Amino acid sequence: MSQMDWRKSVVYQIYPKSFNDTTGNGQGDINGITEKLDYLAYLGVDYLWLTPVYQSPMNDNGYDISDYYQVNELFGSLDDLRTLISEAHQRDLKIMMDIVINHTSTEHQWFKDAYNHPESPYRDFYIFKKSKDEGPPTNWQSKFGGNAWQQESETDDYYLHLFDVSQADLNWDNPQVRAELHRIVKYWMDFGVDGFRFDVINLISKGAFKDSKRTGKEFYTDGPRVHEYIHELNKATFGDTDLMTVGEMSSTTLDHCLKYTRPERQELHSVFNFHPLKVDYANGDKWTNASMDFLQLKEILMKWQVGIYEGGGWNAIFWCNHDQPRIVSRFGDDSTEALRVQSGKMLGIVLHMLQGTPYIYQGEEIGMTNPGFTSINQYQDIEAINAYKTLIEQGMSEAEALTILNQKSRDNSRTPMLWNDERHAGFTEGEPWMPINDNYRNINVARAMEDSQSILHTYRELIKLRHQHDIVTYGDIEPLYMTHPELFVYRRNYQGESWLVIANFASYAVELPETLSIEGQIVIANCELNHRTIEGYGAIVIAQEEKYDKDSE
Ligand code: TEU
Repeated sequence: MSQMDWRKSVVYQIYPKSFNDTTGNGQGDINGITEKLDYLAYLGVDYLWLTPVYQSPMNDNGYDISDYYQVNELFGSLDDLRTLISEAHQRDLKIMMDIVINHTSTEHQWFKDAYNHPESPYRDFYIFKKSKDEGPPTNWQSKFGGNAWQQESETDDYYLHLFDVSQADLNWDNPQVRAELHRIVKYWMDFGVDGFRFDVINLISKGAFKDSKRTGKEFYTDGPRVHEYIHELNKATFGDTDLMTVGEMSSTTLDHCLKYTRPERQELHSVFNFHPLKVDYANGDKWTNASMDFLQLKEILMKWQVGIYEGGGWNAIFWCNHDQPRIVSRFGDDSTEALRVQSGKMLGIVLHMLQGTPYIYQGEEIGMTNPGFTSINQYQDIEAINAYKTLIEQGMSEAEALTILNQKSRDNSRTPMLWNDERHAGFTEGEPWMPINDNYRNINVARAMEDSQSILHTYRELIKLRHQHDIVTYGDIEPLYMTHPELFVYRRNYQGESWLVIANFASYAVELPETLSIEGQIVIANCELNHRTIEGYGAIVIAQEEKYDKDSE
């Protein structure tokens, strides 16, 4: 495989259950990924991140692991995974595994041994606490709703689960736990994988177990020993290799993310943070319907872009993943075919010209939309089902609750990948585990490959630009016109080169600010500038010899 600075790479995220089914059981599998490697090589990405494929009861679709050393038989076998890795390597594609070590499934042997057995050597692998006033030890909230503690059936003790009741949090303060987790990571390194995505890794160090005035997250987010534990993991496992790592950081801060990623600290290469994707939460509450606050989006994105760049850290940048609605339905416009294509390209251009490692989530590159489910029975995700129940209990009508789920649920991104216009969009020959989006005859990979004007071709071009021009990777970032209500404008500067990025987030044409010079060579665009007007959802990148607009802000 050719060696390239990891910073120049683009990652493609695969949700195996919804990618490609080769057995006819209606769920995707590892061989289904191998079958599509030529497509992924054609797209031009460098790494494939597979969400968890380990043994799991699948209460949270694999984020509940019952055996870290086995492949879930729904997805195939260890041999299938070996084949995938070697076939990927032949095409210069690298494989990143998803490592979920904040918690295990309650079906994991350690937990089964510990549960109801206060004397078990595995008891201290988890966080068991005495009940308080005949109730749970603290009032912390689970991220999937309800109290975060579950009482054992045969004692008064409770165990902590920050996510589902079947996902028990591990006790990282126990050195034996850390040693076991290092062993798991080393096992996968030996297996031949090229990188890791660490699930909610900033939640591993729990602080004081006290009642909270909010959800409790102030006690365990970026907790007291988190940097020490990640540094130790780095030294014990991937630290001296060229494996690429990214940590998923829940509700984190810029300061912590600099600590996680500054190379000299030897923790991780890069981090995901979710603040830019909360700009359509009314008063910070996800389960609401709100339109996005565009000025807030720019402010948050740019605060992180500039802060991470200046602090010498590294960002992972993304619009979509398996926990987020589809971006074209969210910050773009899927109300007509023309607007879907135009806004899908605009969003791609804005994101891929930013600083950091871009992640593309399966289907984003063809502009897949939210499915627009009409019944709660179509939803599968525990989080969505819990949220629905809570909204109904709070007095909301079924129709209102469904409207919110349609906008916010994680299932929006989990419907099967659309490959062609045949039965079940070419995803399966059986019955798909999730409904296929109705618009698959129009939106699918085969069609996007043929159509030179498709979103797919813009994504291919964006990936090539990153590989060919160092400015995209190493350039600094200069936010411009931050208070403009429709335009997202920024500049990248590197070794005397300067690229100006202009994007219109409105559906209508907008006049460019007078102070903005648009002289130069067009690098990529989804529109033409009509004098000084940029059309609805237009985006354009211009290479300029010098900066013209120094005093514009
Ligand atoms: O997600 C962590 C997480 O906190 C969110 O993305 C979460 O899904 C969202 O805030 C709920 O509103 C990771 C995984 O990406 C997710 O799929 C898992 O369910 C979760 O960890 C637990 O392992």
